[in-house]
Amino acid sequence: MKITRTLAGALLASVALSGAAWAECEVTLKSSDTHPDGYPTVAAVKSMGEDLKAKSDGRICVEIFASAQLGEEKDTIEQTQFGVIDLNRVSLGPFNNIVPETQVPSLPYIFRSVEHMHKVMDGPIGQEILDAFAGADLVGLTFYDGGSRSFYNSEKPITSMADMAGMKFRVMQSDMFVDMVSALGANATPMPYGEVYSSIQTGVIDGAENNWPSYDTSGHFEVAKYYTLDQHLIVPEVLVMSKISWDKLSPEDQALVRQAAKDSTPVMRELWAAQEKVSEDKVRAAGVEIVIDIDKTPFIEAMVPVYEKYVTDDTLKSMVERIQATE
Ligand code: GTR
Repeated sequence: MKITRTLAGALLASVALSGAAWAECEVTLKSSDTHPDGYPTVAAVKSMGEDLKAKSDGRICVEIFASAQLGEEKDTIEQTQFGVIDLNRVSLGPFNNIVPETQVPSLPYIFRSVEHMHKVMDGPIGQEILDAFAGADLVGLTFYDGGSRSFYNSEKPITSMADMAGMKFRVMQSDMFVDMVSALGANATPMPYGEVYSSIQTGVIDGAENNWPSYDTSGHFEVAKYYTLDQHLIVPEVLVMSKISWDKLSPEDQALVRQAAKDSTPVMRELWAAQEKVSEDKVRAAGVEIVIDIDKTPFIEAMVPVYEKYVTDDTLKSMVERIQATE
């Protein structure tokens, strides 16, 4: 007993002596993600947290709440605006209605490839979009990958745009995606991610659209086994911070957060590339029917009214032109 007390005393003294290196977390940033533990976005924020803790001598920590524990994306965005959640990793889609600039990289077929998307998002246009989050009481920290999104359904293989006529697809909660699906001749139902599985299973919708890792980890492939690689969206994902939480940090700590977030992007991209392959192999092995050779031209042409409706002001127009001109 005595010995223990002595030991504890010695330990306490050494903590005091070694100072910051032994400090407890002074600030714990609560971070939300809809995906399960192990998903590349969750792993990337985890690595950011470890990096941040090390660089702040143990003062700033990140606690991740995966699997939508804090709610569905639209709700967690509101909670982040209110400062209830500090960090949030979300697709750009659910920001479309509140941060107009996020509509540009969410436009169907705006990027020619993932490389094109990286070039744009890593450059000045990406920075303009991160800066635009300020208008929604948020701080845009960094972008992550979301691969390309394609349609899947429980009914039949879609081999052309005509096959989509009258079908019902879930989209993320963004007006632009509702119009995108309508322009393809189908019906769109915006709904939270967590409701999609049962909605397909019970026939409320015929299908949805997403990338390989989400199609896999959500289990949607179990209930919607036809996947058509039309790749209509290459929409990046983003890590944002609540402006309220941000303002509580010193400028030095803000710089640490920003840098740790930026540094997690290459980590995420590597994890993402590996996960895409793993997920593709898994759903193929499960017997999903994949339509690879689809003529994308009619899909691209059908998007003209969507661009006309959403790319209206000069800021967005200029962004679209600059993206298209990016080699
Ligand atoms: C995933 C994305 C999530 C979420 C989801 C959805 O690809 O990583 O953030 O937006 O799609 O469709 O709701």
